[in-house]
Amino acid sequence: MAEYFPGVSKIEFGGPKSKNPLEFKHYNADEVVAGKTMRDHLRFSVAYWHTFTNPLSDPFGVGTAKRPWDDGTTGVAGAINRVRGAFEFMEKLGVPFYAFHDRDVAPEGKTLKESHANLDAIAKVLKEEQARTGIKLLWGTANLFSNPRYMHGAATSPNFDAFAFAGAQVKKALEVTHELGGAGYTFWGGREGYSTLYNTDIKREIDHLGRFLHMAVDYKKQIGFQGTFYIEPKPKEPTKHQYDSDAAACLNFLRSYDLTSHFKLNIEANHATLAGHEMMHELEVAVAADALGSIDANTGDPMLGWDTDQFPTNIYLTAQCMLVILKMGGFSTGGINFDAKVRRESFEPIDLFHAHIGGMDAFARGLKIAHAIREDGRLAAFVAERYSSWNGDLARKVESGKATLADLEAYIAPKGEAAANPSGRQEMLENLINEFI
Ligand code: XLS
Ligand code: NI
Ligand code: NI
Repeated sequence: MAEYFPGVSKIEFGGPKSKNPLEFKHYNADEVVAGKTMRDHLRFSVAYWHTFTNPLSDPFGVGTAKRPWDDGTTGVAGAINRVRGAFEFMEKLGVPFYAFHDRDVAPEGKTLKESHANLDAIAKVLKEEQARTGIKLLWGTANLFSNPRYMHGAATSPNFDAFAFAGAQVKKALEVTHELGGAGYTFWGGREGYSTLYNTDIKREIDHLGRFLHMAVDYKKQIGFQGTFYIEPKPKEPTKHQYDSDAAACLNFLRSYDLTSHFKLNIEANHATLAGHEMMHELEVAVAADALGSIDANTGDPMLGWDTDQFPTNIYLTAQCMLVILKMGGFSTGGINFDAKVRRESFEPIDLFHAHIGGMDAFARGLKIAHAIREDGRLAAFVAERYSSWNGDLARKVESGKATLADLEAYIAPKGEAAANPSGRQEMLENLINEFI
């Protein structure tokens, strides 16, 4: 079999002093942190679409990516070469998982039937490579946004045939994900939103989305797929407004349509910033609802306002993510999926290694930092103390739903005024975090 990255051997842990750009400085897969190996904490995944399929085009120019398997072979044969290249890359990188859309791995055919057949042909090769390498599927998904049939949406399209096509595509993608032993399946509503309200019936569209997801839940049960279903929030781009705009909107949607027990959230950093939130905010909102499932790790550029999907290198960001993930008790089926692409100017194959090594090291540091902050205990102790007035008898009654407004009045009236507020100590806490960075 051809070797596609002949200059690169397995990426090793060189330690913080290493000056070799093709070694990990912090990610040491077997090292145990807080009772688990880094491999099991971080559950890294490579996003097939960005790393293997994306040509690195932008709205002003064609793709620049040089990919070693790309010798002009097209169709299923070309896609098979790409699978081989993908698994060689992931094996050398040492990641346990990957994720894909149906159309990233296999070309779309002229008919639904042809597309299904293409996907089946590639799924066979994926399965073979998974068995050879031990690399597993974190989640699968269907691309319900690239083909022009989905210009008005898929599950929320006013065109019923587009809705039906999307249903058939999800059915097939679920079967393939199941066949490949996927740990999950993601729904990102690429075009489930609108460009103008003048042509849009919001109520009807969201009702349709609710029905669509219920049908997917039913089919999941029917085929016995055990993986977790995720919804991935994003507020806009490509649409002006997407219905799954942020974690809170997704949770509200899931509750309204009686879907909460069937879905967790897949939170993406760059989507959080597009929604005007910090990643940590989105993660905390998801955890508070017991609904954090997985994360799409990337970052935006503060100078650019769109979903630039850059590799995460910011240690504050990764430490904040890991603080929330450790608080939750770690991932179960989810993981850290690098939904990130190299820049158009970083077009060489080796750049794919640099990008992932950097992201993995940034999260390994985030993990160690978050663990150290938790071991130190001052941050948690501060928060516990901040809420300590809620430990009294009446406060407990309030929390358990047994108190009335009259009880509150009877308690506070004799005091005449509320107890003085202590400082929030934001700056002190920011300094505390910096002790660990
Ligand atoms: C796009 C999304 C997409 C999902 C999977 O912005 O992040 O890549 O993760 O469909
Ligand atoms: Ni994503
Ligand atoms: Ni994204």
